[in-house]
Amino acid sequence: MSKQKRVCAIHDISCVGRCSLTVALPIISAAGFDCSVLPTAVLSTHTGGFEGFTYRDLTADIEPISAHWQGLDMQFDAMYSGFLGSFEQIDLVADLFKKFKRGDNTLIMVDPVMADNGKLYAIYSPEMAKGMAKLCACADIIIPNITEACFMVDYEYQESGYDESYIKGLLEKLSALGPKQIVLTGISYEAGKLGAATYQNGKIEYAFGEQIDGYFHGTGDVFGSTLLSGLLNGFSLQQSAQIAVDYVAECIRQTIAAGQEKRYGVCFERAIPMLLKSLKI
Ligand code: PXL
Repeated sequence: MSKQKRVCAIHDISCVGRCSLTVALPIISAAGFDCSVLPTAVLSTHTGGFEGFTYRDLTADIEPISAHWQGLDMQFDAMYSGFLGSFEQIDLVADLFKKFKRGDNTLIMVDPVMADNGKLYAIYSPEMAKGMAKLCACADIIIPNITEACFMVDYEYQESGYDESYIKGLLEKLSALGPKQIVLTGISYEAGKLGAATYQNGKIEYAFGEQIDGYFHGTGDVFGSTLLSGLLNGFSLQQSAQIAVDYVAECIRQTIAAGQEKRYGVCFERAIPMLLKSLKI
């Protein structure tokens, strides 16, 4: 039996409404990895669709947690950051990456969670985009959606009707930030098909699946956790993106079949058997 890989997942805990850590932890664990967590904030619900949520910012905890882990000589095979609790956390997370990255033995994946559908999330200001671009420069792999990508590199946002040269231009600008691998999500060139573009060594590949109407909360986090699980299980970037696209589509189908309200996130639990099959576990 090979040694079990350890992931450090750096996201908020939204107590209700499956996203961030309540998605990353179960998916990465189901995929066979030891998933350590660094919570960036605790919210009673996520911010997309619930009124009056509580918000506890955990910025002050990051350095003490990091110091303790350094004392324990903690080692991670991957570090995966998502929703950050404050602007200040950008530098703190960048510093954490520097402290724990062991060359090629630690894969740093950044999801610059901050925007969707052409708009920044209400809690973030435009300076967050500049900060996230800086954090992406510390990553081996970044996984923005088109909106986040456009905000980070000042590219004109087009909701639809774009072509492959638009996406190529955006990927090239993202690549100039520094990451070796990019997965750009939310791409659709034809009705009924939605997926992601992968980029490495100047080569673009695609992973498409069924496009299902509607906005389903937390799917970016399901996608990122699955993509990372694919990569750590030895699949290529394109294969991992395809596994993640297909799993997200199945989670959405399960959510619709269950008659589940979209703001509570997708019923990813019911599709875990399919995920394990795709990952050949
Ligand atoms: O899934 C992204 C995300 C994570 N965490 C919180 C959010 C969102 C998106 O809205 O509100 C708290």
